[in-house]
Parts: sequence; C-alpha cells; structure tokens
Amino acid sequence: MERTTLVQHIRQQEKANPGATGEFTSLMNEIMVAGKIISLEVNSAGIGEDVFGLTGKINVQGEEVKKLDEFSDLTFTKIIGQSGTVCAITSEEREEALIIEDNPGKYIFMMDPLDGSSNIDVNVSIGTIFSIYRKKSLGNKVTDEDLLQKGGEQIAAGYIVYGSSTIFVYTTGQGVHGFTLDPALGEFFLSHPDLVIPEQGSTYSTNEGNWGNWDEPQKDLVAYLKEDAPATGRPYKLRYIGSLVADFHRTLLKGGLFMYPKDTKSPNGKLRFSFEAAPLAFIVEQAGGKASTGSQRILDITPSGIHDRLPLFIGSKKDVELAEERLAATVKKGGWFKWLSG
Ligand code: P6P
Repeated sequence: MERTTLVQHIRQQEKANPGATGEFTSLMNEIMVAGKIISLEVNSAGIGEDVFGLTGKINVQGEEVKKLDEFSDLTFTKIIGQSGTVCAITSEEREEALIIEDNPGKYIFMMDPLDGSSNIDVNVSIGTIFSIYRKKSLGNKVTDEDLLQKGGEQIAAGYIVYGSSTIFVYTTGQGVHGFTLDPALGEFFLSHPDLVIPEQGSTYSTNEGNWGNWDEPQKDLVAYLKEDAPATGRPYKLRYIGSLVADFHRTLLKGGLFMYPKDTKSPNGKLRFSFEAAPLAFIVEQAGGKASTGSQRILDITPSGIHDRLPLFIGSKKDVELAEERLAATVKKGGWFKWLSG
C-alpha cells in the first residue's frame, strides 16, 4: 500500500506555492521532529523520572507550569529557533516574543507547546497547537506588525495530539490532512487525507460547570441544544474532555459544536487567540467548518496583544451558525425586554 510520509506531503503542497524555497518544508520538518520528541516524553511520562510533576513556576497565564509544559516549550523553542526559518517565536508559556537574532528566517512561529497538560497525569490526550505567519514588516526588526497579524494571514496551522496514537494534523490552505506516527519506524504516515468536518453534528462540548457564570443568551443556547426535539436532531449529546486539542480533534472528525464562551470569571473568554483560536479556526474553515467569537469570524480578528483571550465557538458550519443565530436573537430579545422593562 502506498504510504505517504508527512515530509513528502508537505513537499507536494509546497510545490503548489510559486517561488517556494523549501524553507517552509524545512520549518514543518523541524516541527515534526519536536513533536516526535515530545510524543516520546509524554508516552514515557510516569516511567522513571517524575515528568508529571510541577516546576513550582507560574506562567504568564497564571497557571502552574508542569515539567512537561516546560520541556515542550524548550524543545520547540530550541529546535525551531535554530532552524534558520523563523525570526520570532511566541508561546503561551512565555510572556514576551523570542526574537531570533542568529540566522533568522522569514516566518513567525506561534505555539501552545502542550495544551491541556493538567490532564497528563490522568492519561487524557493532550497536544501541541501551532500557527505560522510570514514576516510582514520591512527591515530586519521584528515588530508588532509581525507578531499581531489578522488570523486570516496565517500561511499554515496545525496540531499534534499525544493520545492513544500521536496524530499530526495541518493545513497550508490546501485542505486539512492528518498523519499518524508509526512508533516502530518513527515516521508520520498519511492516515486522514482531505479531512472534511460534517456539516452538522450531534454533540456539544463545553464546561457546563460554568453555567452559573454565563449570561442569559449562553444559557438559552445550551438549554436549546438539550431540548428533546428529535425532528431537529436534539437533544445533542454532551462530550467534554477539558483538553482542547482532544475536544477539537473529535469535533473535526465527528462534527458538533465546541464552545468556550465568556463568563463572569473570564469576561473575554479563557482561550487564547494566537495559540488556540486562530490556528484551529484556520483548520476548521479549511475542513468546511466555522469558527467565531459567537458573533465575529475568528480569522477576521487582529489581536492587540500576543496573549489576547476571546470566546470561541468552533465546529460544524450549521452548529456554529445555530449558536450565532440564537445568541444574537436572545441578545436582541433581552435588549428589547430590558428596554421595555426600563
Ligand atoms: P476548563 C486546558 O487548560 C485548556 O486550556 C484547554 O485545553 C481546555 O479546553 C480548557 O483549558 C479547559 O478549561 O475551564 O473547562 O477547565
């Protein structure tokens, strides 16, 4: 059986880009190498030295840094930083952008090096999410023009799920393609060519523990999805792992709606634009799905800071549109009601 490796596939995709210099293929290859190293570490976690543990540090997000978080951030930073393909790296684990002075390249690399790592010690799938932009500003200096680009400016995005198997999913704007790591050969082989998300799903994915902190439109939307109305495919089933890469990967393959809405605790939402929402939005749109804040398309947004957070509604086209319609309708109704009741 013809087995296409990840590097072969990337080379084929790059041929479609006029003026390709092979630098992009080289960057993607380095991402793959870092992913293999982290996969090995994640899958041997708990055997030998205590990689489950905490570093005792708190990151810029105010979250406890686990040893695997730090290991993953350092692995990607070292390998990508020395690749000669990027001029800057931003990471969920680092407050400031890392500017590459020695042998910089033309790309900007953004990552959540190990998303969901609080789940690793209970053996739940976790993952790396990444995004690649081209340097825009003239001259050698890296500026905010390069670090704060509109989501639609991405030239590639992807994620690696470290689960029962290690799967590498990416897009360069020519569809979405998944590769499964053959641990015996240490090679990623094409396993999910031309991924397309179902137009409508039957699951919703959100942390209902936040119900008490949601606004009325959000409560109305989830209540609607739970109503017994088989003619419209309801009630939807609730599936929530609490690890974004795992929840998103299931949504991409099976369809449905993932939501991390704003709430009184997280008035801008919890998830980050640069490291989570924008890359996954690029992927889901390339697979025929949608991604918004509940009202604004993610890929139309330009962040004001590298750690900007925002609400995220992502998944099947019809499910995201349903969410947007009901949120808008309830806000209008609520607004009208408020206006009437003074
Ligand atoms: P909550 C993990 O910490 C993470 O950043 C995402 O992977 C996940 O979707 C979300 O937070 C879970 O957040 O508030 O439901 O625990």
